[in-house]
Amino acid sequence: MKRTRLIGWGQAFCLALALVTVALAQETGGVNARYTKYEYQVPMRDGVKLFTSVYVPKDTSQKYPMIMQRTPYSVAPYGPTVYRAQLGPSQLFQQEGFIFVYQDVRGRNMSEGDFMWMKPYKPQKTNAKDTDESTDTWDTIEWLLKNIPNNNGRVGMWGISYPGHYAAQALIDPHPALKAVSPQAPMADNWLGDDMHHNGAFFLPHAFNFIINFGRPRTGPSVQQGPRFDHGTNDGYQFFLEMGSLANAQKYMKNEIKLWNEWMEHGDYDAYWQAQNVPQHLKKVTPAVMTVGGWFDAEDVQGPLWIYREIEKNNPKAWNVLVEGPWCHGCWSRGTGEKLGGIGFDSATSQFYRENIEFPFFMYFLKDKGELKLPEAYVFETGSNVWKTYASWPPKNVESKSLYLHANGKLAFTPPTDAGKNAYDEYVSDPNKPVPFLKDPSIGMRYEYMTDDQRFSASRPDVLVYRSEVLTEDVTLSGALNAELFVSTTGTDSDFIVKLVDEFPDGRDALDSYQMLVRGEPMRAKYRNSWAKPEPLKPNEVTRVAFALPDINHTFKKGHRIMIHVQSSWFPLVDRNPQKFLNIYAAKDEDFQKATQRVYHSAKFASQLKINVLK
Ligand code: PG9
Repeated sequence: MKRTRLIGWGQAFCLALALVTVALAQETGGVNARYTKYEYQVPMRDGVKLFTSVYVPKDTSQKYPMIMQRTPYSVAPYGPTVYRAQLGPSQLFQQEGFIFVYQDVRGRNMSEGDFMWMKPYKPQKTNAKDTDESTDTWDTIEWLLKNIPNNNGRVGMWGISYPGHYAAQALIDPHPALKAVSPQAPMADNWLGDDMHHNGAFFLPHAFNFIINFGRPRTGPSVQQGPRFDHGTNDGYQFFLEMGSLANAQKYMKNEIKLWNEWMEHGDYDAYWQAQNVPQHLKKVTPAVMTVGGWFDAEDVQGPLWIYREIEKNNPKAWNVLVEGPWCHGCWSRGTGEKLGGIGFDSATSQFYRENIEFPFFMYFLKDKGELKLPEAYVFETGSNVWKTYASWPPKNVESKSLYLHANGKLAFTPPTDAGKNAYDEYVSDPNKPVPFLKDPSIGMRYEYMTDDQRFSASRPDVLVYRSEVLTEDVTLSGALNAELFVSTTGTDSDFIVKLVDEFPDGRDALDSYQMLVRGEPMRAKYRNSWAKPEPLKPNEVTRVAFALPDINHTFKKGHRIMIHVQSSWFPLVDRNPQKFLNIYAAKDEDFQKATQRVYHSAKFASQLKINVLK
């Protein structure tokens, strides 16, 4: 693959910095005309000071609520005379007038202290040294109320992704002045389904490319911007295949990335990961909560659904709503949201959300302004491309059904009757020729993979494809998806990836026969009985492997077909499984072995996808 590099990362960084500075000087006419910026070192209960930027309206004719974001990604620009180009979740907030607070979390950038990855909540606190994100948020709010002029005593929080995680952490022991919180694409559990792992499978480029920069050691408060790691190629498939086993990554990490080492030491869902899980602690939620997610969020599709669901379950009195749009990671906060990759949504979904959902939410709870007519669940229905509102999520007016795999690549709502013991399909899974997750080269986890056309891999002999008859009416799947596979392998461990695909009809224009990925999810079979205690597969023994895929809200339109693809690698999105029961994070290159996989579709072993069809 020709190595295409326009300029080195160092030059790119300087160029970007120059452009941003110029932009700030020009753009901030709106900001520094109406706001005054202050920078504070806010003391936590253990004495550690957190760097906090505060933008206060120059207008003192009224009191303003505070709206805060806590981030590990820097509150730049630093310096009281250099202003952000935009304040708040959208321009609407800056125009309306709020006090905007941005904070470097403990151990990051200009804040003191030590950073901990998804710092676990400490239920038992005995002294001031027992801090966590909940106490840091509490102490910050307490300080702001006393020290920021002209505030109206109310605080809101929002954040996307890691900042969304901190917004969710603030809900565990919420400060009484915290009135409205919007965790957006919040990381709920980085082993079970967000970012780094899905059902125990490691999301390689996403983890590697992030942590090799984010995880660089620091000696104290400093602006953590350095030259980004240069892979030397744009072809992630080759780069990560040539890297070989995960243990070889130290060639690049140079044993300097503490977090990478932690992740390599904790391959199973052990106490390290379990302690980080946020939903388990969401039991005393008093602020109003609007959790936001994207159906096609490659990074944190699971987190929002989980946070919303656990708050709903454990806090019956909480004002708690869910918003799900047809969005990639954070794409509701920028652009119009009219399309993702090759798939259009027929309206400006992001703009609609910002103006009609997000802004009214904070105006109502922080300023008592406007009406609040938000439903329990405001969810975009892809395929039909309409917004839907429900009194619950998932909706109750659904019928549980199953899509059954059949012989000859068929898919049907009726179970197979074939009692023949040969009712299975078979393929050879070769970890040295893994199934790609993208048609074209990319060094990272390209967001559009979540809706890309799957034809590029569907024709491979190691991808099983099952397709329904042409639909004679629209079929809408709303809510949970649960795969139940009956499989065997000649190895002692395997990954099984299930993809739910919407096959467009022939004859349409740009989307002629497009096989749109609606939802794809891996399952590392050794965790089928326990996330914490993996078990080997017995070679050639039919085994049930059941797992959940993240919810969807999608209409397969009349004239389309429903498809299911089954495969045992999805590279480099997911690290390769050696197909041998061992600690994959310590595997050697020679451990990777071919395996012959069988997927059964008989009356006795009826592999299926359990779905919820909207009545
Ligand atoms: N959820 C995103 C992320 C977290 C951790 C590693 C990589 C990505 C995010 O905070 O953007």
